[in-house]
Amino acid sequence: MLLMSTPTSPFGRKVKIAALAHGLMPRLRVETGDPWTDDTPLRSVNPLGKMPALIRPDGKAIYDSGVILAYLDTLLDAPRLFPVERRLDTLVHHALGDGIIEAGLLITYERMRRPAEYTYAPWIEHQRGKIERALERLLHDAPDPGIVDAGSITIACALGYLDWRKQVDWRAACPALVDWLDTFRDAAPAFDATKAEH
Ligand SMILES: N[C@@H](CCC(=O)N[C@@H](CS)C(=O)NCC(=O)O)C(=O)O
Repeated sequence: MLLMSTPTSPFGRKVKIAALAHGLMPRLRVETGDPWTDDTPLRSVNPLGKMPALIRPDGKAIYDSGVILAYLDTLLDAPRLFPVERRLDTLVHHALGDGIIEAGLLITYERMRRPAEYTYAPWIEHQRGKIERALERLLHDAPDPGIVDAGSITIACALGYLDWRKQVDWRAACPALVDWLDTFRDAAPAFDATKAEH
């Protein structure tokens, strides 16, 4: 299988952690994807031009990151990323983690991709509100950090992304989530192994 992503993509990191934690990494070849340039291989694989994208051994292209995780699950002896017995909770935690990353990306793109004179502060605050409310929800309803499934992986990647881009200071605001992430890191050494050098 070919995974197109970059070391810094939080959505790509989800896939790498899942593959490492569940023994699928030897079947994965990783190539750098470039979403920002015309006529790159990524765009011919995923017309949306987003990373990660995966090409199955039979040539079929799979995206987005959640669909890739669902596909990886089919390669395991039993679904471990979206376990049957807690599928709905896992999907909701996965959506919450994805939402934090998406809001974080929008803030980062606003800062880095839009010319400074067009930066729109209310939009950044709107996105920051989503992140803050999602973190607040996690204080009361987080997945078990000792279990490496799609929910815990995605929330860990979201926190890792906030650590890097600093859209909010989640460590100061939510110390309980620091403990949560430390427990996840113990359960999933793949988290530290996929930390990008920035
Ligand atoms: N829903 C997608 C989001 C993927 C995404 O937004 N990836 C970013 C990089 S982390 C990207 O490719 N951005 C370029 C763009 O939006 O054009 C997923 O889960 O894979």
